[in-house]
Amino acid sequence: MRIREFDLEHVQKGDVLFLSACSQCASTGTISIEGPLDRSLVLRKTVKDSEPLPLDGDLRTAVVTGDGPIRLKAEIEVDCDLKVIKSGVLIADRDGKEQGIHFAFDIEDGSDNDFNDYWVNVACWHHRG
Ligand SMILES: [Ca+2]
Repeated sequence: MRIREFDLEHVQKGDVLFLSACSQCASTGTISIEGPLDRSLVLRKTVKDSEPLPLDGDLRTAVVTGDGPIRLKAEIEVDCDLKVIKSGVLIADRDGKEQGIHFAFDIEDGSDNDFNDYWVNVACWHHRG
């Protein structure tokens, strides 16, 4: 098992989060968001199938309820280190005011460096509804 955690900068109390993920790998794993949320956000890959698959999980949206740090956590059942490319794009309106942020994580769980083993998307909006 290898675990990596990443801060989700710019995410703040009252924000709405959306989590999605897909995989193309033989490992199993769990992707979650840690921190003060109104419900847990956890997606799981439970089959060792390298075909393109969405991760399983019913609850994919949550609201941030506190001021603590919000982190993405990846727990992957492999023996080698996880390599992760993290990217973030701020959402700004026409006046340049920040409205949210999108994060993408491309995770390599092996040695071929195709970085398609897990792809995780976190969208965050400061305005709800
Ligand atoms: Ca790979």
